[in-house]
Amino acid sequence: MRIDVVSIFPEYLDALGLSLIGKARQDGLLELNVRNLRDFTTDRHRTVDDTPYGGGAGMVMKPEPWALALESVLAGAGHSPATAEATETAAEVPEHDGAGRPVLIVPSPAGEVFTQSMAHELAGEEHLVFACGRYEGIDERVMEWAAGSFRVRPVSLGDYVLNGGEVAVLAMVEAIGRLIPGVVGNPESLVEESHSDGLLEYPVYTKPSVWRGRQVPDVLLSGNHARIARFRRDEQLRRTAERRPDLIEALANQLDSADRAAL
Ligand code: 6GU
Repeated sequence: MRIDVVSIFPEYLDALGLSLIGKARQDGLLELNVRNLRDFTTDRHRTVDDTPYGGGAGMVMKPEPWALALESVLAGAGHSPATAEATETAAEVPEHDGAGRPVLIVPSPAGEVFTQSMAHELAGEEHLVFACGRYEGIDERVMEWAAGSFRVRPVSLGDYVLNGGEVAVLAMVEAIGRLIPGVVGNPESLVEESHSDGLLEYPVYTKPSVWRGRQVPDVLLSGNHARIARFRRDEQLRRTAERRPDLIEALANQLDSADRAAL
């Protein structure tokens, strides 16, 4: 997979050189490029923002540096940027609709909420591009224009506000990157984690079996695999009901009578 990130703070993305994602890049499973939006400005002050039409607080990111940066991403990936004419055609021709065009993810608290299922979907893509906005956001015409060459998706991490898209990109690239085949050494570890079955993870324990007067639950030392599986399932259900009743609601018709007894 190829990922391009455009940001005015490329140093934020340095963390993607570490750990699992850093290793995936070294191993050639992930090609990740970070571009500085200011490199696509043409004025002496490298200006990326201006005041909003209609008034209001804060600043808005100017459209032209974004267009130049995204065109450079397309050129780097061997795609030709859309002309106004090609943009018209793409809107009408179904073949141009789906795969082939890279996905442009625009991190924004006004986006669709990022989930594990979206991470799986995006992990199957060939080329993702992240456009990190700052200030009050990017001039809306950039997203309209970009729809000619990209599948544009505004995406939010949840209902709170960050100062910019960079930290959201760190989270999304990690969530997506670990789902690329070969990135997580033991694929079994992807199966038993939170959200893989719509429930939160069960609690885990390691040695010593008594620590500061606290015992590991007896069943985990019993060697009885059926009882251990039931204990873990019950803990998942109990926790999810307590912390995330919305998830239990969504799964309600998939719970059997043993599951219901745990709640
Ligand atoms: Cl994706 N971006 C920003 N700027 N703020 C957020 C967010 C994203 N998700 C939640 N808050």
